[in-house]
Amino acid sequence: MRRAKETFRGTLIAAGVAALVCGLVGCGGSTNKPAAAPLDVNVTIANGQVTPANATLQAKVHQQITLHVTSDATDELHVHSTPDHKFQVAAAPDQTFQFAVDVPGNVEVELHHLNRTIATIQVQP
Ligand SMILES: [Cu+2]
Repeated sequence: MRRAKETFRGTLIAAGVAALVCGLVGCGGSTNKPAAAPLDVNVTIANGQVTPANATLQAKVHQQITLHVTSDATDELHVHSTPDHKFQVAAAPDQTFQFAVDVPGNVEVELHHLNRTIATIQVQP
């Protein structure tokens, strides 16, 4: 729980920094919108538990999303986007899985073997 909160806070800070940078360079309103800053999510699987679990994250279409996974068991990570993404998780630290979502909507990120939802990503157009 504590880690999930920290991750969520990190996301908020990242969003705040992105807004600040945006304000400084005066973007928005132009036709050449820069892509949203990449979203990084730290995932830890240990002793049959995953952190975070049932988190809610915000992203934009085409935003680069990176999952940093440390696990003590093999599993299958499934991103329920259209099209979907499947990643094989090894029992190893610091695995990196990258994807982007092209279709707006709620995208669930699941662990199939543990049968848990890590997060639901609310993808905005
Ligand atoms: Cu699935």
